Amino acid sequence: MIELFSADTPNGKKISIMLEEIGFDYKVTKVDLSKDEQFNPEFIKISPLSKIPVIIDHKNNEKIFESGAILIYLAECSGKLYEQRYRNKINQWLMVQMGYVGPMLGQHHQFHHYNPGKSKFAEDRYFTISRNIYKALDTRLSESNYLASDEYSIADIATFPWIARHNWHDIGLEKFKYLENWYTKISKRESVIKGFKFMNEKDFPPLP
Ligand SMILES: N[C@@H](CCC(=O)N[C@@H](CS)C(=O)NCC(=O)O)C(=O)O
Repeated sequence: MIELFSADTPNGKKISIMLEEIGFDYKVTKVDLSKDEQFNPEFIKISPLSKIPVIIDHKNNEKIFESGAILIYLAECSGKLYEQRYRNKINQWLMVQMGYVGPMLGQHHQFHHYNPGKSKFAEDRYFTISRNIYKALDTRLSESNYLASDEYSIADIATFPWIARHNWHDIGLEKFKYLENWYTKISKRESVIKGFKFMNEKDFPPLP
């Protein structure tokens, strides 16, 4: 059984979606970020940077932090969504999400959505970067059905919950047809719908 320590955020949803996709038995242990539970000494033992998500695989007592590493671990355990012949491509698009899409859209959320008016420089900077991310993903998805290949993979699972915040971004998902089609297709997957509401029954991927 997998224990998922998480909060209801895009990084948290990556893992609930993955667990639904592979059909592993799991339970969720909520880490309340608004109460700073991520800084509890017990939690820091499994998450040295005080971040969700983390999993414990109770079958072998393996503890894993960092959502990209967790996705790779679960993909290797299940033999799903990390096809050997596309592995280099999957790794590249997964790293793009981990190193760039998540951190930059995260800053865009901070300045544009949560704290508008605090810094025009930061608002403009992360808006432009986020729009460029939409453009780059759209261009990639004009060449293949999914990010790494024509097959759905952990690179798509990592990226999807970030694009699911498109209403916060004010960039206009509908202006990026390939990205919008990819988003709509993934948002209809049963596992994605289930994984999305892992903490809130009423949560669902918002339509473009
Ligand atoms: N690179 C990490 C980022 C994780 C992350 O930033 N988690 C956020 C929630 S989405 C968090 O735990 N924030 C709590 C804090 O920063 O205090 C991953 O992908 O797992």
